Amino acid sequence: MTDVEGDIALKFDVASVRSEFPILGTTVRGVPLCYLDNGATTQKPLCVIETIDSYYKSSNSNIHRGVHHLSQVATELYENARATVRRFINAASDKEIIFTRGTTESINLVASSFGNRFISQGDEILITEMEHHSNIVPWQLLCERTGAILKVANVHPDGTVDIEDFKRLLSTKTKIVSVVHVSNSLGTINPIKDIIDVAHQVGAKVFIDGAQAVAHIEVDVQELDCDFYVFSGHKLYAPTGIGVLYGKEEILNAMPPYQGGGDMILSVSFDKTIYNELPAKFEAGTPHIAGAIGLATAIDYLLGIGIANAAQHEHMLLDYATNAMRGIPQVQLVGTAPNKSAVLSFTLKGIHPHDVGSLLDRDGIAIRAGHLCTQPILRKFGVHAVNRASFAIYNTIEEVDRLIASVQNVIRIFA
Ligand code: C6P
Repeated sequence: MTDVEGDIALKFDVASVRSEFPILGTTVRGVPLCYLDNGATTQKPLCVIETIDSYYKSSNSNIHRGVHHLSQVATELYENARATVRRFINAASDKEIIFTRGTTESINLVASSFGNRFISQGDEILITEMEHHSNIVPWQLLCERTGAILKVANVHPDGTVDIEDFKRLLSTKTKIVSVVHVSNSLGTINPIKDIIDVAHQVGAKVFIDGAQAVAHIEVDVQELDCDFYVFSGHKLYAPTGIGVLYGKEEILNAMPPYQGGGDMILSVSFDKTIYNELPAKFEAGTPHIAGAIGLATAIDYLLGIGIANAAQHEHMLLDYATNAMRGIPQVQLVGTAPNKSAVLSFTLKGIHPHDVGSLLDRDGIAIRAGHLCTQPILRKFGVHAVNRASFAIYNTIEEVDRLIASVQNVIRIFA
């Protein structure tokens, strides 16, 4: 154990955390898996895997529909999961927690439902240059439908939002501000409280993409006073296919349904259909019941470790990896904001990121290579693709050492 690790270990036992994740004990190409692609998706702890297993073995049923025992059990588990999510982000009511397929669907839901009701020609939607495609394209589609205008705030060369430019673009025409909490490509943690406050001064609603934040930063939606906050379960140690849309109750009440179908209605006739109340109004059809229950287990698991402890451990890895990478002359770091989450994007001079990713894979190291679904911000940094290592609670200094050694080996191969 290194000295840096030693200090953290007082609060955080990474070996014990690792033992909870069966996949971390596997090998890739004959070497132990070194999983550093947590920004794409995290691995799942045993408690989450067992919750899903046990749900299908003993509680599986459809929800909100049956009078029979199993349906009541499944309904209770699903609604308890909603309450866990509500407590996790400190929403005021369970009605404000809508289960979706993930961040992407949550954004599309708001852009479609809120957008179609409240946005019209000439209105403005303000985002930043560092948004994920999921937080760009749904707003572009809305603009195409309504004649609204998409405005984009600049990002400084270090990867921080140009707040002066952001304020300059804000006006009473701005109806929605939609900003990422933590950038998936730059790692920047945005000052969302300031952004929310300044946007509210002109009457805009504020939407926060929390996909890369919730596993690393404590989120209190009431304290933030955001109007919407969204995230995916799978980046939070939970299954894929489940996500969350938080919205203030009065705003969600004013929005029309996104999709029609079972569960989102109180009564249907050919003359008039009456919609269900929140949150059912936005959950048409049979949802990902096991996913929601698995998400609640993942949240309890992470809270058991403590988000502050997790963040401290991940930050220690980020600092260590950043310093090591800075010592390699061929490395160019992409995203060097002072306030960063555990995301380290880089390029190697003259070597395509896909080659780097493939060669690291031969050493059993999983990192991401490509445009990271953030083409505009990468273009701004003068690259089409990057490599990205992203850290989670179970990563170690030894794994960072493997990453650095493998990167140096790639440089030797191409020299
Ligand atoms: N970013 C990454 O490797 P979904 O796919 O709906 O769960 O999440 C979309 C999304 C939205 N916003 C941000 C900031 C994100 O990071 C992501 C997903 C993955 O960075 C896949 S591109």
